[in-house]
Amino acid sequence: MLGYKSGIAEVMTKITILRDEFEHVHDTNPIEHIGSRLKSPESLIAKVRRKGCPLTLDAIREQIWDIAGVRVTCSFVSDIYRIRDLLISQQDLTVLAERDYIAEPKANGYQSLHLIVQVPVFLSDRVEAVTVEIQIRTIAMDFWASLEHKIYYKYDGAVPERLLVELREAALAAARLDATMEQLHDEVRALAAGSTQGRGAASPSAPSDELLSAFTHLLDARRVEPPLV
Ligand code: 0O2
Repeated sequence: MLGYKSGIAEVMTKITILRDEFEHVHDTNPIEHIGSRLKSPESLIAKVRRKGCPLTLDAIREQIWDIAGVRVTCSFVSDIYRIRDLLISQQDLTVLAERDYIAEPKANGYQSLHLIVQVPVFLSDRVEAVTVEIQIRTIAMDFWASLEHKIYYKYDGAVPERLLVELREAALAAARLDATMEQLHDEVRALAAGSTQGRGAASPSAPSDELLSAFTHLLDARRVEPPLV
């Protein structure tokens, strides 16, 4: 776990440096909040069992990628991809996988961008490549995910259908809010820049009406089956 703790520290430093740079050198800061967590042994064992992973250190290291987790909260969806681009261009980070749950939300409505990276940790006698999961999401996505997480654990996974439906609706409302905030932000920025084409010009990264409608259809199409009891 010491290796994972050090991996978190390395990634936190990278993101903190970016945040400080944005704060002091640029006029806007895409990073609202940075947090981290080391998976508890109980939660790790539960995940190992759930995934049918052999109970060996090597297998756990290879198959469980979110023992070390760093979460970055941004204001806008475009900020998420900006942070992602800045991170993946850093030469000492190796990207093992990228899971874009914004382009393809989970059936329950979960949205976030996950980057699974390996970061070198320099120990006294060797360099260890430590796997860290970086979750990048907006404030609205984070609000939704933390409530959904609490509900999921409260019902031990068997969440009543009524709540699942409401959660999907709330996820859609969060996606709408993100789209509206991004559009407003673009308009204000265009006005501030004295641009003549500010009003009504949607940012290429702002979710369009088509994207929102695709999101609604996706959630409808992937309706979670009601529990058996
Ligand atoms: P905790 O309590 O946060 O540690 P896989 O089996 O590989 O397909 P895996 O390993 O679960 O999937 O990877 P994924 O999808 O990247 O999920 C890793 C973490 O993302 C989860 O860890 C959660 O923190 C978060 N996450 C993923 N899906 C959801 C979701 O539907 N709702 C919420 N609230 N969070 C989610 P853990 O171990 O599940 O939980």
